[in-house]
Amino acid sequence: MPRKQIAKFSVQHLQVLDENGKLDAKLEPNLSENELLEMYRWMRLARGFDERMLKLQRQGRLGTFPPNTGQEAISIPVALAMKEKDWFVGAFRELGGRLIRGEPMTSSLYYYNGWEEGNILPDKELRILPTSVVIGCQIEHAVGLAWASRYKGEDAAAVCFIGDGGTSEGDFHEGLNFAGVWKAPVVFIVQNNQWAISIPRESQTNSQTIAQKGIAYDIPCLQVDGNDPLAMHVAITEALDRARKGEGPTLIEAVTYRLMMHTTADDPTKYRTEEEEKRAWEKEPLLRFNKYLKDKGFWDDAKEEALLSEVKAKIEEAVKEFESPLEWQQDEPFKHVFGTEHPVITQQHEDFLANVKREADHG
Ligand SMILES: Cc1ncc(C[n+]2csc(CCOP(=O)(O)OP(=O)(O)O)c2C)c(N)n1
Ligand SMILES: [Mg+2]
Repeated sequence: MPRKQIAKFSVQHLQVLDENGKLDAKLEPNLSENELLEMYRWMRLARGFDERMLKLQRQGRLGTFPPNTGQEAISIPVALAMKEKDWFVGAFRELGGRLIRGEPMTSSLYYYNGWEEGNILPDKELRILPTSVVIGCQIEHAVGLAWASRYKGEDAAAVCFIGDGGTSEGDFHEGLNFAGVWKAPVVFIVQNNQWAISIPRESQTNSQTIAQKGIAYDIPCLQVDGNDPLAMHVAITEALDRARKGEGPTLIEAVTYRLMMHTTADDPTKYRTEEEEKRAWEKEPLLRFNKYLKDKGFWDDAKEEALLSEVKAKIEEAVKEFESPLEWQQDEPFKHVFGTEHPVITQQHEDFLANVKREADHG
């Protein structure tokens, strides 16, 4: 019998606003002036906060952290398109998205200073999972949450972020497999920033695109310019619609670049060139979005200056709060290990308090 073709696959790329701020008007989403400006304001806040955290870290006032600079056009349009009931399941480069979901700015400061308090969120249910430093494990959490939402009859989806390197983990493939089988209402967003610490994208995976990894599990996929907030808005809106209609998961590969170091403990000059970084800075998202807003007559230099002052004040307020003495007691972590009391933890807690007392009694 002759061999016959039984399947054929292709991967599409979406860009609405190119690196020079030039718009493809046919693809422009229908966003109001207010919605566009809101997006830009969050992007400026996230960028400013990132820059401030880097300075704090270099001054010895903050622990190590993974900068988000250059990746603002991914989690921000995504979080703005999500509904309150949806689950936001991040890795560790979604600062802007977390702030939009209602996470206080101080949470990142506490967290990256190694303090438990960074994971205590306001009482209101925010549906944000904590930062996932363990690469890949958040994929399973997102698929489970999405499936549980469907099971409970909630009109909610889960949105899960992971890096390009994370797509080489077994967890990624197991999660996608189940999401495909169950048609779970989940959107996977791969922030392909070209690097996994010092490992370049080409050495990380032999796949021509990362988007195509969805095809193996029959999950619709799309490669998007992740430095283009308009394209990201279009892609996430389509994917969330699909999830809500019961049509299952989507995989979005957001192509971007990690403009800064992996974390502040890393030195990228050891493994990549200045020319590469320079070329990437020319494509960064804020530049092109600013130009687009100006071309539309929505923005000017005076508004930019006012926004920068506003952002600076907000950041300084958060830093001030972070550097003020905390109200929490030093035995606070024992209360958060399990949801209910546990004899081993109770014993450890008592020993801890006895030690504190002994030290205080003996000066
Ligand atoms: C399971 C696991 N293996 C290894 C590490 C160490 N590690 C931390 S970040 C990282 C690279 C992640 O690269 P990528 O997924 O591309 O995300 P990016 O840092 O570029 O955002 C590695 C290997 C880890 N945190 N967890
Ligand atoms: Mg990466």
